[in-house]
Amino acid sequence: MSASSPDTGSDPVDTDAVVVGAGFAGIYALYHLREQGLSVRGIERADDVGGTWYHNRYPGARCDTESHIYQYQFSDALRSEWQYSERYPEQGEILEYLRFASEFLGVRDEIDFRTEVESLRFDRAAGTWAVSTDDGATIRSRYVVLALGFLSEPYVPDFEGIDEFDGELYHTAKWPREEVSFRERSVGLVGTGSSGIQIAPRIAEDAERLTVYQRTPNYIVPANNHPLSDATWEAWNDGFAETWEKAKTTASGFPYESDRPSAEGLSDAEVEHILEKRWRMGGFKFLTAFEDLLSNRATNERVCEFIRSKIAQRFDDPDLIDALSPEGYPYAAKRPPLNYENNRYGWDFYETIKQPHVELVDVDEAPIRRLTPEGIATADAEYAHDTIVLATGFDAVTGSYNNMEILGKDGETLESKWGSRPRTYLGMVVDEFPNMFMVSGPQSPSPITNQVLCIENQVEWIYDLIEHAETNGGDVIEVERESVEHWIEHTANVAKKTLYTDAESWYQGDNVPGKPSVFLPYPGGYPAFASKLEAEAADGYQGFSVRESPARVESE
Ligand code: NA7
Repeated sequence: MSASSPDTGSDPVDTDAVVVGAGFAGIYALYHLREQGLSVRGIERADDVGGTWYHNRYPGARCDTESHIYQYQFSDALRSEWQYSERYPEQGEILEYLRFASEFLGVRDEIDFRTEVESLRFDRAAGTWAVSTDDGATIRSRYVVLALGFLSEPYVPDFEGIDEFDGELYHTAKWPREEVSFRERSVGLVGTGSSGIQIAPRIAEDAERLTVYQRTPNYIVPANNHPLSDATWEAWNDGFAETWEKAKTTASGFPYESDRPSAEGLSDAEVEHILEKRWRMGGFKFLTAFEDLLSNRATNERVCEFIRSKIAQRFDDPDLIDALSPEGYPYAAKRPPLNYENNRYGWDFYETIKQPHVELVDVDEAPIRRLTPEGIATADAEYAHDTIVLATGFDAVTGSYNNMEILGKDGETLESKWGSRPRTYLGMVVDEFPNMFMVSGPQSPSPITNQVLCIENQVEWIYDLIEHAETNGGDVIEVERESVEHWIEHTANVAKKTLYTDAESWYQGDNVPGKPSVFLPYPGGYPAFASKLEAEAADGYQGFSVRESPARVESE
């Protein structure tokens, strides 16, 4: 049933909304749209819910967002039934949570698992979408919601000889379900982003040798993970409403107060005091010490110096200190990893690097040239491995949209329309692609903001737009070209005022050779984004045009 019209029994569509993807966003979209009266159908290529957490099941995988805010907030009943066991939820528990949530919310039965969308075509005459899947079916739907995730499409470097390696080759983002043993093996780990840093201790605890190939050193901050007690959960649940309201007022969408607006003007002792305190707190609380961290180079550089001093304290070997110390780009302009004591010996990444059977290889000066049948050849040496683990990240934000052919009202593909830069309004809609909605799409704040907060906000806004349109004249909703142009320009202008653009990162596609370098998330912060959504709604969705589909006209 559509948002406003009664079921006439002669629907030319199979469902009101198809939701693609069954991670946090897809599950909530299915639930929320259905609760509001739409018929829904979910499509998920995996055999279970979880989204990126289904595939990133490498040893040591964890979410860097704290547990109490890495769960849906919209349902007190659901929240009161769930407790993660540690400060940062481990991958297996997140998967369990999403399984539990999807059952609790009764949406599992709406999802076609093991089904991949091959194409989405907007039928201009009917004003509906045709969603074709790899089992040969085509579903006709009024609306499509793409809940594909922004870290879903693994990036595998195009290493020469990659198929010739005789040993076992894994990518952290496509980790097998079967247990992978590193026992008595010589393992090569490529990449020292969040995934590489998390998995390194787990490989090292068993492997005979571990070689870590690092191209760019990272600013790594302690996570300070620990188990959570029932009492902690009770206190969190009691204060949850305030925590969430607080989160909505900060740029990051996390409920963390900053100590000071800026480090500028403070004495060294004051900065040191604040950062020491934050270092002990760990995680993204360190990131939020000063409000202008990502807009003021002076503040940022003082934080960078502090982190470098911490790295220097961990090692005696000046060459290692030098190799591991990041220089030349601002802290947090690249997504900053957290350091976990992540194995049975309690080693974090740095402790792992200190082990006698672990070697750090700098592949910035001497890049990886090729994979050989025996292992890895860099520009100046060859290394033999039984196993190679690629922790090389994702074709982030836009990559997952290229896996399926998405054809708009004029038959142009989304991939071609986005060409050298994605075009969206508010990260959720694209001109000439009516009735197609994205959650956490390009130019939305999701990749640099509290995920669950963003997801709930965007899903609810999408439904409100549909409801408004249907009660005010139509069910074919298309964003105006000017709204999109404005949003692209606005996003780029805000990005220019930040330090984000001073680093090469997946935030702007720099990690994938040939991908256009464009800042992909909306960098204006959660409150500015949420206000924009509210203003658009309060204004009667002026940025959109709405008309009636032939099907709707017929049924009236
Ligand atoms: P990231 O953060 O994109 O890290 C990928 C790592 O792989 C990074 O260290 C890269 O070095 C390295 N890399 C990529 N290609 C190569 C080649 N060709 N040679 C050597 N090294 C390479 O991915 P993650 O999976 O760790 O984390 C992704 C997000 O998941 C993370 O940001 C969190 O949001 C959760 P580089 O730094 O580009 O020099």
